[in-house]
Amino acid sequence: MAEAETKSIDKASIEMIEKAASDGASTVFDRAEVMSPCAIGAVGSCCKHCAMGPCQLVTFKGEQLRGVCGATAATVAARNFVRMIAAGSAAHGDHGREVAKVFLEVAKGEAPGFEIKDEQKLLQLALDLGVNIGDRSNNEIAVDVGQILRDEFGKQEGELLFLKRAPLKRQEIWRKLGVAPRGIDREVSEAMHRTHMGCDQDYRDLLLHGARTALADGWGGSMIATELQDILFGTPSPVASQINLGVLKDDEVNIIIHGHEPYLAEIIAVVSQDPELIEYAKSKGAKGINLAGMCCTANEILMRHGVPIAGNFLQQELAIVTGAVEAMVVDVQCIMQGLVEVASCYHTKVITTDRRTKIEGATHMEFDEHKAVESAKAIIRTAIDNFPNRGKNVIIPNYKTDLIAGFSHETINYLLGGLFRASYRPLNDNIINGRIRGVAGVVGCNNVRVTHDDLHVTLVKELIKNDVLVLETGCAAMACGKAGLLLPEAAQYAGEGLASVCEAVGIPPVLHMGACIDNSRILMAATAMVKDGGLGDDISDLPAAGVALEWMSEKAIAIGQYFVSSGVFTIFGTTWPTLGSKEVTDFLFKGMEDLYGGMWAFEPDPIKAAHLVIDHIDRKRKDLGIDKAGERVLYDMTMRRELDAV
Ligand code: BF8
Repeated sequence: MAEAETKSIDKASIEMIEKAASDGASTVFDRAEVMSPCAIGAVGSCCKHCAMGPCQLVTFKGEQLRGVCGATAATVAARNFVRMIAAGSAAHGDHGREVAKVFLEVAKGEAPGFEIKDEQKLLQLALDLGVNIGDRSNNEIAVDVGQILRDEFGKQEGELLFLKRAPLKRQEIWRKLGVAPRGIDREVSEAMHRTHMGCDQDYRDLLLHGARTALADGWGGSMIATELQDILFGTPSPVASQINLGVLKDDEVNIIIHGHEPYLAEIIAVVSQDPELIEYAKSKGAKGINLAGMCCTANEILMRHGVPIAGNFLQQELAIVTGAVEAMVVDVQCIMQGLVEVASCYHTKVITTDRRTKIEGATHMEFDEHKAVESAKAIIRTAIDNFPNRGKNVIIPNYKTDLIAGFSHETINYLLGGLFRASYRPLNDNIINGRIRGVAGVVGCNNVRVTHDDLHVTLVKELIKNDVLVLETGCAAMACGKAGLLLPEAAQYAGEGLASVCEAVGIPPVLHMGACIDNSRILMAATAMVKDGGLGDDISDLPAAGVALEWMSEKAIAIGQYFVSSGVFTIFGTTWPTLGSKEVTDFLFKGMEDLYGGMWAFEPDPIKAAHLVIDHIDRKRKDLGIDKAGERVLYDMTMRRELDAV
């Protein structure tokens, strides 16, 4: 096997890893070979929270030490874990806050170029939040909705409003444990305080606050971002598109939009088809302007506009290696600093657009939502101006795969239940009758320490083969997209029961639900399944699990912890950041189940991870009394009414 083939299962990526080597461009794959992970830090045993250290709490013989201040390995591992949660929640929270700010500006007419796209979702949310509708305009209603949700970030007391969306039993658990978040920023700030030198030194207590902070992400920052983005840019519905580096075009100006917050990408998606700009591109020798996405921004504009995806996290530098990218336009999160160094070997301009993410050596063109169209046009013009600088060393890998995306919680509801009775009932029925064994949320990143995309794809194939319906977001969804699993035809890899449901409803066995911020959609889907009845009365009763085998970011830990604290059995792979403390690891892997009904697990092998999911699902099916294959139950109206009354 050629060396590049050990680094990725994706043929386009392998081709570009080889091209980078022959071009002398150093990518993440090369850097990972010279930079080994720090063995002490990897297991959460390095404390650098004061200047008496850093203290390493494990010796190479495996003996456990105390820090200079007396901190135990458990305290240090828990502190490090909670700081990861805080950073991840802060990233999603800051995204949500920025969305709320732009949402309010749009509602007040201060951000021309944007408008409210989903009136129905606005009105539903207004009703949920107790906002007066009457004969007020959408913009007036949106101002109230935006203000209420923006205030969630700085709230000091009480509870986050969206907690009330969770099953009642779940809310009671959170209240009893004292982990119901008060305000999004408050929990992040308290997490930083508690983990400061000489503060909270009880690992259980630290991890309880970690749960509170993570819940402030899942049921707070992330959920607010998803809801307001849907209202502003449209709630996703099924859309066909393509994925992989083959979506780049050799005769057009290629612009890649990379990052997370979707406003700039939204406006670029619209403006890039402006006839004046297309003419300008032609004047520079190009046939047109080709837009493609990278990372979670890609998911956002794929779901709402069908813009093709160039690749996931580990492909960001490889896209530049094609030699065909005029501009890599980035905003926030998951943007490698290595982009600039790789770009220096080609003609690509790396353009930073957000005040919070500047990179030395990149061109900074700050996006101003008050002048959205002008900002977007200026960026596109810069890309067009760069087209004549494209060299002859261009290879666009001839790989791209069709996919269907856009499965928001609302869309699944509608597809399953129909226009007049949107509902998860048919999904629950098919779980109860055993055609669908259970549901897995497969999410998260790529990690260069494992073969790119391999874990996601192997895991998901094993799950669907065993009749587990898969809901996906983030880079995991893109990995499966490249492998052809986001198409209805992928039902051929599914077990007989799952395949029959997919064929009847016309959906793929793997549903792409959006960006990482949209993991809140999975919480809503799980809640809807509980509320539709027949599968217990809490999320922890569902035959369901979460998996992120190729995780790498702190956001993934925050997501995993809010899944666990919401009652979901959650498996991570690659590496586990608390192995330096047996107490902390045992508490996360076992103790948390007693508190939340959900717990963490670490399993780097994708087939074994799939079977952990399946075993968990089977246990839950047994607890629910649906483990024996039953006859399919057809619900008449009386039965449906009885269920609705429960
Ligand atoms: O938020 S899955 S590598 S792109 S962190 Fe990043 Fe991970 Fe990809 Fe999006 Ni999520």
